[in-house]
Amino acid sequence: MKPVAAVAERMHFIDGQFVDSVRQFPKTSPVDGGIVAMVHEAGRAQVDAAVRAGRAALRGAWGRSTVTARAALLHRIADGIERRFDDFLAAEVADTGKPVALARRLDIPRGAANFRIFADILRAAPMDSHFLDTADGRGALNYAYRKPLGVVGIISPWNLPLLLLTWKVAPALACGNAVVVKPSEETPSTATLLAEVMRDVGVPPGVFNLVHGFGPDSAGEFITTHPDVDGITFTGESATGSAIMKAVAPTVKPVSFELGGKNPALVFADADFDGAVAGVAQSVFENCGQVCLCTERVYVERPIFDRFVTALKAKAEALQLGLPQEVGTTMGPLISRGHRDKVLSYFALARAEGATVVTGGRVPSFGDARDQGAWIEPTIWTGLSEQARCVKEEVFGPVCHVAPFDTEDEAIALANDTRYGLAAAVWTRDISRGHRVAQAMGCGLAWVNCWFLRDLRTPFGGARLSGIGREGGMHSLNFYSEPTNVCVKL
Ligand code: NAD
Ligand code: 6OD
Repeated sequence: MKPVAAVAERMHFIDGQFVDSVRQFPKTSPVDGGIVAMVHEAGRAQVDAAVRAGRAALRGAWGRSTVTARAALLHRIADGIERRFDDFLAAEVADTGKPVALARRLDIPRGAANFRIFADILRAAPMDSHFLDTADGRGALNYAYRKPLGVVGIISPWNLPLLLLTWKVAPALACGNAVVVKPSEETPSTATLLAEVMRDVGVPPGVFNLVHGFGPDSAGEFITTHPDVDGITFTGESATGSAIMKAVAPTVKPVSFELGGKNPALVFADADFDGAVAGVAQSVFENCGQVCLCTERVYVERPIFDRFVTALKAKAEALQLGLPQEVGTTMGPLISRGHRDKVLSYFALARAEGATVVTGGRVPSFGDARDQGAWIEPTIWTGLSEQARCVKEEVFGPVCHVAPFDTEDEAIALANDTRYGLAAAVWTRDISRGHRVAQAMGCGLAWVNCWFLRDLRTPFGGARLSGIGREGGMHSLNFYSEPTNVCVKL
């Protein structure tokens, strides 16, 4: 299929050059189904070339670069993103259909902030040193320093494309690695603009390589199975994480996995009611429910249950499903028709499993081009059994199930009755209970009276089906480098 005028072309970036492929695929808009970009699909040879370029960069000047130089480079990358803020904004919105206001507040600023924070963390990072007593009384000095992992494969999803890609690229480059990056096939655009920034601010050829394509039998698999890729960092579905784990096993690569969730919110009767309703509504519906941290299970203390469901319903019904650039738009479409089919299958399943549909549950009808897009109504269910698949499985759409609880112990048990373990939010005015319940959550991140409030120095990641390892701050540096010890006999 030939690109048409005004349709962007998304090429690979290998060894400092944009390169094309014979095979291309269309990226369609979730807003109206139109083609927004033609994307080149990397074959095995192009992934090989990207890995070779990374290896050559590590053998060259990049392999001898200083912390000071890398930190300065990361700040220049952040400057480059900020200079082209509007280009990044337009590209992210075109690929995802998310409201411009959301991408302006969240996605693009975080794309730049990820580079700044890891530049600063790198400069401040301490390393071990230990003095060892020896029999001759003179001792030995041990000190550890960081070596880069090598060529790191970075595979990222479509929901917060620039934010989640740079969350991994920034610490990887900070530690002196070379990277081969594969963004989601649904969101190729901001990664391509990032490659332009890398070129323009003087990132040496081979340090940042970008290949486009799909997962199985495509660029994703070619990266994970590549014998000369030294580590894989992946964000996406738990099932994909499992497939990648199998793929990397023969070459024994370290992995960092940020996977799915089925995150609970616990609302106690003493919570600031309006604050809790607003916070839970945001945590269910932000980005059309397509944030790994989104709440899909809401547990509400029985005395306020009916009032809470009524208030949450009002919030859902007040959401404005509009074009991304329209003032007042508060919810966009799902990422694709394919993903909408999945979410709709859960809507049908919920009915079959006995849910009461409090609001939503359908595809909206607009009578305009949006009817060709991937829109869906914000939806609330009640009345499901805790064993229902809709309460157990991640939907990744604008939907939650709300259930009552009677005691704190019961709320904790309900929240933790899941194979996932990513995030939880606790809403209460009792600060002791806030700490107690947050610490009892079987997940990697717990918020009290807030949601998705992020300090990038803190550990981020999940337990069980939600992932392996932690990124953020020093945790990222620990994944993207090999601490190496030197022992000097004095
Ligand atoms: P996905 O797993 O379908 O795809 C993610 C990436 O993996 C894409 O680039 C895809 O092309 C690639 N991929 C797919 N199969 C592959 C394979 N076999 N080998 C190599 N690469 C492969 O996920 P998605 O649909 O893009 O994203 C949504 C999912 O991501 C949700 O489950 C969500 O919870 C999760 N997520 C988790 C976090 C987190 O930090 N824990 C953050 C965002 C999204
Ligand atoms: O804020 C972050 O650093 C982060 N990793 C967010 C993940 C969101 C998931 O969709």
